[in-house]
Amino acid sequence: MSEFLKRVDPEIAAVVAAELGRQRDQLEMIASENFTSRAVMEAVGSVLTNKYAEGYPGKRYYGGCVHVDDAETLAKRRACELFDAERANVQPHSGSTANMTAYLAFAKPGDKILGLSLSHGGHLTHGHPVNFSGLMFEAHHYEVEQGSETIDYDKLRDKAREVKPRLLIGGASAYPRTWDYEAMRSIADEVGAVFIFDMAHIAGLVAGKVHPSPVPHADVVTSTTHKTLRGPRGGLVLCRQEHLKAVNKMNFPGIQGGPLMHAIAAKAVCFLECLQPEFADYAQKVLDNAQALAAALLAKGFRLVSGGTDNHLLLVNCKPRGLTGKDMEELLERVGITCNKNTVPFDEESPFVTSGVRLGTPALTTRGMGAVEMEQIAEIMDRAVAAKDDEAALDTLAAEAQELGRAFPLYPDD
Ligand code: DSN
Repeated sequence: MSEFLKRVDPEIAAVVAAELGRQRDQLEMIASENFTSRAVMEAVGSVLTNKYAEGYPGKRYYGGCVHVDDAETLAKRRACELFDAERANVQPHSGSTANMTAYLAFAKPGDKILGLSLSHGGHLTHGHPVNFSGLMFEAHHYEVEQGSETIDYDKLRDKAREVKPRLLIGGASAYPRTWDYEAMRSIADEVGAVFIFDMAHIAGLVAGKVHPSPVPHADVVTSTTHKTLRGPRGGLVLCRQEHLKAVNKMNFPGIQGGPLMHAIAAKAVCFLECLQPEFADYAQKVLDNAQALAAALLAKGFRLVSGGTDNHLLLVNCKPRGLTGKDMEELLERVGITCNKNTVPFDEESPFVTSGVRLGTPALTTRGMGAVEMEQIAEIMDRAVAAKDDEAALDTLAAEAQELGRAFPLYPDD
C-alpha cells in the first residue's frame, strides 16, 4: 500500500489495510462483486481525477481536455468493440444513473414502465416504489412463475398488453436463468414500448461470449462495469446510432455534471482486458464454477431457486434447511464466506430477513478457484448448517475456509 496515505491519514490507511485483509481472508461470494486488476486500480487512482470535462470528447465546456478526450474515446471505442454495439456512453457514474439516463431519454415522468419485481429477482431501479424509478414513473411489475420460478413470456406479453408501458425493462440482480430477448423484443414491438435491457450482472459473461447478448435485440442496453466485467465501479449505456443523441443529452446535462474521468479511463482499461482471449476463459470458468457449485449444493440437499443456474449466480432457498436468509448470511460469515441474504420468489419473510441467500462465482474465479474448490465450499456450507450451534465445529470450518482462500493469494504484492 502507498506510503503517502499511511503518512497523511493513518486512520484511513488502516481502514484500507483492514479491508484488504478481509478480502484476502474471506471467500467472497457476493454475486455483484469482483476483484479488479492493478491496472484498473492505477487508472482509478490517477491524476485524471483532477479534471473537469463536462460535455463529450471534442465538445467540452472546459479547456485542457485533450488527454481526457483520448481516454473517453478509447473507452467508447473499446466498449462498442467488446459488445458489438453501435454506440456507447461511458459517463454514467453508476448502474443507477445509466438506467436513469436510458429511462429519461425515452420516457417522461409519469409514463408507465414495466420491469421484473425486485422481490422476484429484479432490481431497485426497475420501478421499486422507494427508488427514483418508482417515484418518477408509474411502475408496473412482472413476476416469475410459482413452481418453475422462471419468467413465463406469454404471461409477460399479457401483462404488457394490459399495462401498455412506454418502457419494457429486462434484466435482474437475482435471476439465475437466461433471458428470452427475442420474446421481449416482440412484446415491446407489439405494445409500442422501448425495450431497455440492464445487463449489469451478466455483462462479463456477454463480453466473454459465454452468454447470449441483449445488444442485438434491445433498443438500449445498460450495465455497470464492476461486476462480472471486473472493472472499476461505474455505469455504461450502449445504444444504436439513432438513439445516441437522446442518450447523451440525458446523461449530460440531463442527469450528471462533470464525468469521472479517472473512472472512465479505468473503464477503458477494463474493456481492453475484456477484449483479451484470457477474459473469455475467465467468463467460461465463472459459468463452470456456478454449475459446479449448484451441482454440489443440490447433491447435499440444498434447494436452489429454479433448480439451478445458467449464469454466474445461484439463489439458495434456506427454509428447507431450517434457516432464514439472514440466519444463513450470518452463519456463512461466521465461517468466512461472504454473501448476501436475498428474497426468493413468493417470499413470506421481510426483505430484512428473507428466505434465501444469493451466491456468485465471479470473485472466487478471479482468485483462480475451480470446480474442486466449489465442491469444498458446498461441503463447508453443508457442515456449517449441520453444526450451526456448535462453536468449536464452526471454528474448524472457518479455519478450513481461510486455508482455502490462502491457497489463492489476492493482490500478493500489497
Ligand atoms: N447492488 C447490486 C447487486 O448486488 O446486485 C445491484 O445494483
